[in-house]
Amino acid sequence: MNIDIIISAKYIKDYDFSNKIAIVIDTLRATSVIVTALNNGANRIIPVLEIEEALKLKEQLGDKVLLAGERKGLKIKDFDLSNSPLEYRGEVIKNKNIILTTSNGTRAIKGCASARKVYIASLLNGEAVSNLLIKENSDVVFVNAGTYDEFSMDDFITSGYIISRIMESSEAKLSDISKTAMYIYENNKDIKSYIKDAFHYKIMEELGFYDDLEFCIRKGQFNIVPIYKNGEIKIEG
Ligand code: 3SL
Ligand code: MG
Repeated sequence: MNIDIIISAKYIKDYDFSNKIAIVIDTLRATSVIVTALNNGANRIIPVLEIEEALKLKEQLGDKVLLAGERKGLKIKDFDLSNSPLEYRGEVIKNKNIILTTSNGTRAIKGCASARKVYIASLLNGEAVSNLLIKENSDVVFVNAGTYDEFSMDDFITSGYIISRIMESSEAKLSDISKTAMYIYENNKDIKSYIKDAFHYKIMEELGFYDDLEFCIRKGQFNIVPIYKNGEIKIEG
């Protein structure tokens, strides 16, 4: 197994995904939302790039559909849910189809469509993701969504956490960037201390989203791995 990392969505278009598994990470907050929603009983999540596209799709799909996402971190006008994982409680989203559009995360997911498989990861399901990757023993690229095309510390340390777990019981070959992510995680296991000065963490704080931050940095909470296939995200298996 070879393991590599793409450090922001900006570099996806130039990457050769052939025969690789892509693991998309947007710890703050899109992939944390997706993992939470599916864990709490959502039927499927359909990522889309634009607000207009989301509104049109809702008209086509009709019942049991919720519109969700953010722009500049805030809920979109006329949408049902924002991009806060705390809103995705069972009583709100159980058996619902969720159309999701976010600034970076959904773009990163859709950009990886040519990969052999596309899994969705966050700190919340990092353990489950590492277990599955060890089992599959295939070449892997961690796709860090980043923030508006820039590198994001939160996505990078999440990659490092999952890689560190993989290396506990596998002999995977790491690229230099993957080794760097692993070293950073292993020297900063308290995620909050490491990401508290990150650009996006500060933005979340300025918006008052303290509870979201506390939630998204929890490791190994949910034992599921979402997969993006045929335009939608469901639980794998
Ligand atoms: O960029 C994204 O996809 C979002 O997760 C950003 S935010 O955390 O909702 O601001
Ligand atoms: Mg992010």
